[in-house]
Amino acid sequence: MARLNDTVEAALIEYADLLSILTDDPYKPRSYEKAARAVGGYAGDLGTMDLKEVLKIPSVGKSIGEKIDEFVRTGSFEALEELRAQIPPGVREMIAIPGLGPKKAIVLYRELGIADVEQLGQAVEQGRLAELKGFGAKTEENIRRGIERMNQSTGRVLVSVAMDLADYFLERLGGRKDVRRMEYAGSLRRMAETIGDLDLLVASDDPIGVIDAFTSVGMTDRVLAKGDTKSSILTRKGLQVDLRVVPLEAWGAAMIYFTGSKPHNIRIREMAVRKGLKLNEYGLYRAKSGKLIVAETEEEVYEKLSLPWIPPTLREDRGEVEAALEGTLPDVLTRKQLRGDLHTHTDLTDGLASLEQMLATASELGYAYYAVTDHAPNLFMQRMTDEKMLAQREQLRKLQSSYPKMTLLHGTELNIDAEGKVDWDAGFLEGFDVCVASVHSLFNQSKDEMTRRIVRAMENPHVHVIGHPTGRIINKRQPVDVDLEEVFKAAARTGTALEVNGYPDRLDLRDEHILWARRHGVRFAVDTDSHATTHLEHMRYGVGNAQRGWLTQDDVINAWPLSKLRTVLRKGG
Ligand code: DGT
Ligand code: CA
Ligand code: CA
Ligand code: ZN
Repeated sequence: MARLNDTVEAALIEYADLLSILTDDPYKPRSYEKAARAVGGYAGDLGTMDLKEVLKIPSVGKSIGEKIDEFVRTGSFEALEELRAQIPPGVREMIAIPGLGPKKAIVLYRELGIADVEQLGQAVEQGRLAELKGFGAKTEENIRRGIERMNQSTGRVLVSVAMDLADYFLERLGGRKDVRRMEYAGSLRRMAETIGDLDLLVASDDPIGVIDAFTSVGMTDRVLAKGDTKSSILTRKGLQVDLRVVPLEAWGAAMIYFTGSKPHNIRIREMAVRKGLKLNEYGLYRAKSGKLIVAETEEEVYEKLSLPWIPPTLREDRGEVEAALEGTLPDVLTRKQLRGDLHTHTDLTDGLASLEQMLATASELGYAYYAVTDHAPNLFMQRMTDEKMLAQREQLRKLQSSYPKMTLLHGTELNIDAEGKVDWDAGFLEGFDVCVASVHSLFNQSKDEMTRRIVRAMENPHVHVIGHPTGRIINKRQPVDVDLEEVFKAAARTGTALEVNGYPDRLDLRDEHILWARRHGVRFAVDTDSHATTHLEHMRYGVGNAQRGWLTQDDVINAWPLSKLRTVLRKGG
């Protein structure tokens, strides 16, 4: 299933974890972690690369490169096996417990023989940690809570769930007199595909008052921490919310700090150090004198680090700092640049709203064009027929006069069958303005079959967009096993756009795949796949994901004027 790059990434991360447990060197584990991420996100397939090529991967030096090469040839590397022999796998899992960390994990293992999370839980219950040096009552309580959190959190929530929660808090607290500014930060501001906890930032001169209000909103299930400037609660939705209150003068520095990501923060903090400066959540200072230089806006802080302002969706240490230094940061796609939606449904198939309702809502979004793409007949539950499709087209053409500013496109979402064929013959397909084609069945085909299937669909001159290309459903269904490299090459060659599906549990292609496809010169369609009028707003998640994949207006066909979009839709000549 997994790409060899992913397997090697996991092995390098494991090695980094083991190093952090076994050594005092803070740098070495970090360099392996970095290399691991670089390998995972690298476009080339490790299986086809020799050592010389491996060494061209960013962050991969000689020593790491040789280990990767060894792994590719033998399925592991000796240094990893040596460390594995010293540390049971359960100890490595223990370092993921909030409040523990590698140093304490190794003490627990060596002194008390605790070798996994379950044994640790028992030791805490029995009060056995008290015997150990450096394990006070507070540490023990932190570990207890950390294990609790680890066990109860089935994981991370969809970005839309966190966004709704952020809106809830902004509505309740944002308008208060003592709140001078309020925004969400953390992974939500970076528009990550799932969110571990929600981070809120408030500027106020009365932190205590704000925190009191925060902990007493109706959504609170339990107050986890309540201090003078910060507080955490667990909401009834299970998601944790962290609030930080800062003075308005420190807003920019605090926003940078709490937006993250952690690797991005580390990068820019290192840049500060090299300039003889110090960066933290309160501001940018001269290291020697401690004199404050700037703190008020993000722009000023970045500027003093010789960087332009970096959009939050790019702050993942995926090369954005280098690009910023070189002046090659992408001018990322914005919501406003999108001129239409090319994948939407109505109640003619499985949508909840009528054609009229969908069009009325879409026109309020100010789109210049809008495509209706109901399901084609081979998705049998939808009971589509040629007659129904043609009747819808006629209805759509009639409705056009009600929308003078928005060109209505009649389309369909085709089903890619086991061999890569679609529902209708060329003659019938000719009648559509736009065709999305998607895999809706037989998700378990072999990699070769799946690759051939999707490539063949793209070779069809009537297929303009491949819908949700990997078919994953976040937290529910794995992506299909497909040779993405081949898919991306074929998409570029045939001029078929790949979808960036904005539906919050799809987000498909995902950010790293977008980055990878983009290097092949692929074009994209950022769509909502709406099945209800409210879904049309999901475009914001599509845009977030597109930005995380470094897409610009030029890369996205529905950010083009209709006349230029038509050149893609005339693929077949
Ligand atoms: P999440 O919550 O797992 O979806 O991801 P984040 O990125 O929201 O992570 P979170 O909530 O732990 O922290 C929010 C931001 O605060 C994070 O992106 C960077 C910053 N931050 C938190 N802890 C540290 C730290 O120990 N060092 C540094 N440099 N930054 C930190
Ligand atoms: Ca967070
Ligand atoms: Ca947090
Ligand atoms: Zn659809």
